[in-house]
Amino acid sequence: MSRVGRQLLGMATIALMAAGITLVTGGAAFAELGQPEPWEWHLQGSGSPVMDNIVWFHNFLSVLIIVITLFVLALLVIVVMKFNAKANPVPSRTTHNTLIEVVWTLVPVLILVGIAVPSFRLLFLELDVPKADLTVKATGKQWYWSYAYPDNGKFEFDSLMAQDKQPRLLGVDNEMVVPVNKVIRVQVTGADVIHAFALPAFGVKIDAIPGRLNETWFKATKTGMFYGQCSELCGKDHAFMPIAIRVVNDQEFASWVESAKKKYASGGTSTFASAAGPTQ
Ligand SMILES: [Cu+2]
Repeated sequence: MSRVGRQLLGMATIALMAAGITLVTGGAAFAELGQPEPWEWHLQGSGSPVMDNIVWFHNFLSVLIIVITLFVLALLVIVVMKFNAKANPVPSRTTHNTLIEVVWTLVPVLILVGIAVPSFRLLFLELDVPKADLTVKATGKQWYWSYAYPDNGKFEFDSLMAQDKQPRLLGVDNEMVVPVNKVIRVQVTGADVIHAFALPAFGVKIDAIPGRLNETWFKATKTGMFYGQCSELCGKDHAFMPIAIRVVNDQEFASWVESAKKKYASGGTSTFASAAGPTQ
């Protein structure tokens, strides 16, 4: 075997090993659920059905890409080995082969259809808000979030990054609290500039645009803390307006609502106009 051949073989082996590692570790979540980990390179662990589907689609595409890449690499290796000037001094003069032309047109079309079907299914799952158990309105402001609970006594409160809380840059003073295993409809808007409401573990990312009400949803399947960040560059403190969602059971949620009604009552109903009014 020539030196080039050995090098190519080595590269193929490394690619195969990398593919194997991806498959083994891709789905595993080593870190705490709902937050990033140092040197993270895979998706955050899933905490909602939408994210389950996103993780599945990601893994499916990864396998497809790895198989196609290895196939093309193998073809290149064969061409380099078998059809170089030394090994094949008199080249064939073939220019057409109907069968192979049909195959290399049809197979990519079938692959694209195979990607399109689950891709559209996922898009519709994200876009179609199921019948909601609870609506929360999230308003992006420079530079914090406000959460309103129109179904539970119409209170609204601000959620600002807390310097002293962990995880660093993700902890807030007042978390958004939602019940577990309930469909939460999130209405998202911006009060000043465009922000974006994003929470990786729930597979949620939607723009918060002034004068417009966007809608998304999630159903948290596990209790605990989940963190996200504003994901649209919105000014100097864009990096310091985290989103923290505490998922609790029904009883804890009910008692939180009772205490929140009292705690945030001072804001009054006028705070509901916050999205419309200027903040300067
Ligand atoms: Cu922002």
